[in-house]
Amino acid sequence: MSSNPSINLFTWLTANGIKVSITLEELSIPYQVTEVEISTNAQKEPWFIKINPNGRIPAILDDGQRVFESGAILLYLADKYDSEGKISYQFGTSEYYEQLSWIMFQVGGVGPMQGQANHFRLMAGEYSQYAIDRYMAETRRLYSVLNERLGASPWLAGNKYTIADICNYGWVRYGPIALGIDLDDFPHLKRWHDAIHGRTAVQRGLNVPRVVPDEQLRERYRLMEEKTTALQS
Ligand SMILES: N[C@@H](CCC(=O)N[C@@H](CS)C(=O)NCC(=O)O)C(=O)O
Repeated sequence: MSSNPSINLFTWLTANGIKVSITLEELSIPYQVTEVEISTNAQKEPWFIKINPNGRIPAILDDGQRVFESGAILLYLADKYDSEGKISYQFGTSEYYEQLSWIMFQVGGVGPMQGQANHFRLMAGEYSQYAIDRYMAETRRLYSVLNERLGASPWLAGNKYTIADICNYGWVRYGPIALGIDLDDFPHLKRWHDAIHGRTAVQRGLNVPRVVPDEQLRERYRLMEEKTTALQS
């Protein structure tokens, strides 16, 4: 570790939130957690807007330095606290740009598309089969891209598990739980998911800010889907 961290993580138990807690756990960085309960819109309160002007979790404060957007946070943590390259590649190397590409692929692709699939399947105030089909298909297409890559490479950026894997895992974890996606349809992605899921630091990161068993999460999403489906005319 290159300097003394004094990190406060502002988060909630979501696909974007766990990326940061897992990274902090992988790097054994001490941190405090502030729960930002998005179901009560705490992320839109003025105190939090000062930390993330976009009013979304996750965000961190590190000794006064704010960093928001999960991709930026992972890159910041790697730059500042992973000089040994435990879970990141060194700036300027070919693998670094591969790592950066898969991070951008997640924040610009998997996150927004799967987020819309979540919205229309689980949260929308009206039922739209068109929107559900469109975003589910796009999510599955993006999973196929990951699957293809992982058929050719052990990890997304190369031979090492990195923040690019953590970034994408955050969302792939929620595919089966929230959207009923069967990872058996994507065998290389499943192999990769299971390897990441089995890591001790990942298990610790998944319990931030609260422990919620997978069964409880599945049931929560099942009830949400039931409610949205009932709006079908
Ligand atoms: N691009 C952002 C997305 C952040 C995001 O959408 N966070 C969600 C939780 S996963 C959130 O705060 N939602 C509440 C809201 O939209 O107000 C990132 O990668 O950090």
